[in-house]
Amino acid sequence: MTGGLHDVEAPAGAQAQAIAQLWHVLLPVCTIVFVAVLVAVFVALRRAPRATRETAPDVSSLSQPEPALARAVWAGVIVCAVLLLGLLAASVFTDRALARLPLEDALHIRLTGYQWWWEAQYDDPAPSRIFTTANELHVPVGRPVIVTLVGADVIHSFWVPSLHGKKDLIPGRPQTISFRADRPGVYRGTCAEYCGYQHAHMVLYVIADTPNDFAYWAARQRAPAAKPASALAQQGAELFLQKSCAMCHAIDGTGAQGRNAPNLTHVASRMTIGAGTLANSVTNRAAWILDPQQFKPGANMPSQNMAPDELAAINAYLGTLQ
Ligand code: HEC
Ligand SMILES: [Cu+2]
Repeated sequence: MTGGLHDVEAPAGAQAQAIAQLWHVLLPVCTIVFVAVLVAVFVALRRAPRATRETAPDVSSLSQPEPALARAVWAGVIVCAVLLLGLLAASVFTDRALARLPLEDALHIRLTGYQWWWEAQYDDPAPSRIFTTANELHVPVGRPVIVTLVGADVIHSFWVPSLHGKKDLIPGRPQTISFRADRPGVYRGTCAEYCGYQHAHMVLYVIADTPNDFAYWAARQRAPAAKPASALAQQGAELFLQKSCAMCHAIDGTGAQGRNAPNLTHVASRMTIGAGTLANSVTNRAAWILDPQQFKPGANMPSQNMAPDELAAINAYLGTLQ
């Protein structure tokens, strides 16, 4: 679906940078050792005593002392020990670099993993400024973000490779991960712990905005849902409450207060629907509402039985929820 950077080799934050650097040490060192071991194996095979059907192998050398070989083995042991200690030191330094991110003035987000989508609640000391969205985080460039990871059903795992490493969302045991995006852009993440049938359709986008863009986005997300502007959208708003939708979905500022599904207050502002399953276009949204199971079998939204004009009205209404 909608792209975005998903690449440990293209870090967009200090921590991903530190992890990439460690990789750039680990990969060449391990490759050289691996190749050296293979070369040694082939040399040993070539030099091994040969035998045919008629002659026994000449193993007389086994009973003689071989000082050159003993030196080679000792050299190998010492080189391995030094390299392993070096790698240990490199990973300790990386760990410290990861932990050293300054956290003053951090943005706090509570991220909950559900089968198979993400809920994000943006915290604020003033309760009226807290808002909820789904499957898409916006963060300001240059400002640290502390994400509290909560598992709602099974274990999921947060992983946005261009920003940081992985951390699990464990039911009953919230923990935090903090990162900072240093370049504006769209960074793709995906659940990294197998969590059931639609695990592969559990994508999370992190959009790093300039501080101004972020403030604008957050102000819009904080606002209650737009009032329906046309007669069709008005009809859609009423149908949304009459049909089953409001049992699961919330639209802030309306009677829809369901808590088991993505908050739809600003659904039209998101890039995708179904946690990265489909681009958020008018036609995709209509097809999804009618039959989500066709795109995401097993997802916790049942296929809906509704007349085409009802679907058009509901979809028109959702389209106004910018
Ligand atoms: C039984 C609960 C339930 C009902 C009823 C329900 N939904 Fe959903 N809906 C969900 C869940 C759960 C998801 C997320 C599925 C996923 O991505 O795995 C979802 C996803 C969506 C999405 C995509 C949102 C996003 O950001 O990804 C839209 C749009 C949507 N539903 C609209 C509707 C409409 C319109 C109705 C009523 C006709 C409705 N839903 C009825 C549970 C429900
Ligand atoms: Cu998963």
